[in-house]
Amino acid sequence: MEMGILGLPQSGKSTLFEIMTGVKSSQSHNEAVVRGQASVPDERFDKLVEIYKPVKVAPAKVPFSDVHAVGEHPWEAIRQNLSGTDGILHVIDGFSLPDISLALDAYRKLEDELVLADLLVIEKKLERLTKMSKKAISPQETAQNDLLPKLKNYLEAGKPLRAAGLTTAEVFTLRSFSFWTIKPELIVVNVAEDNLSFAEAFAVEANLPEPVMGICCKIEAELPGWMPPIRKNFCRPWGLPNRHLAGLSAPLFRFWDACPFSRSVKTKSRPG
Ligand SMILES: Nc1nc2c(ncn2[C@@H]2O[C@H](COP(=O)(O)OP(=O)(O)OP(=O)(O)O)[C@@H](O)[C@H]2O)c(=O)[nH]1
Ligand SMILES: [Mg+2]
Repeated sequence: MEMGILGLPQSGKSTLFEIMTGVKSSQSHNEAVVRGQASVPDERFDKLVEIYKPVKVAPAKVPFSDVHAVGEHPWEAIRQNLSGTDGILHVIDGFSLPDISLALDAYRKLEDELVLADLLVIEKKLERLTKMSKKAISPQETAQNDLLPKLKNYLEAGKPLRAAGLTTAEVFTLRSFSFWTIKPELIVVNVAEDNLSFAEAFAVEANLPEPVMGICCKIEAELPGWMPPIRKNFCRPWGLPNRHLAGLSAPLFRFWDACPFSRSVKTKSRPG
């Protein structure tokens, strides 16, 4: 189980990855992909620890991968390194792009690549199926042959498969494929310090089925190094939570909770 961080070059992927995992990804220039583990921020878990005071505490950890998607073709690096991930954090540059329509364009640019990649997989499979003799086609492939043309139409309309309302049986039929747009996705808008409402405005304008959360990676990256009173005085006027990653916890946890694979990771706490 692994979550991939993707986004256009210089959108803040490594900054987000670093504040979540503590792994200095931006310094690992030679590696195409850097992996790290983030503790799932969970207030319910913190409260239980406070009440029961267990000897040992082990919050759930989520593995994240950060790709150095640089140059003219960032999609290639993403495709090669993140195809096996189970969920996606799509980071949008909300700090340097001057308006929401440009941020939306940036989001769509990469989403279109994901849709196209899935479309090519379907077209290839349908082509293979038409060339096969009826006897050689397995029952699973017969079901795929019925389902894939519908999904093809869906993708051709620019929509991701996760929004296609697939039944459990249909998801089972597709289990041999590794579609990009079927993966759960959380849109993370990396906002500027002086424009914290940008993410909310983006969510309204985009009106997408995927959850959207805003974070100011620049501030989050600095918070842990500050003394609590300084942190408090700084955060209050900006309306920011003064705990590191507090702004990230609720949407990330909701997203994490909704991911089908999250049930396989147990939160452990052992009373002494
Ligand atoms: N002002 C501002 N700058 C930011 C913020 N987040 C990241 N940056 C800066 O933007 C630049 C790119 O950030 P990275 O986290 O390396 O972006 P990336 O998406 O990993 O970049 P690539 O891996 O090269 O595609 C760095 O110089 C960061 O310091 C932010 O919230 N505000
Ligand atoms: Mg990076």
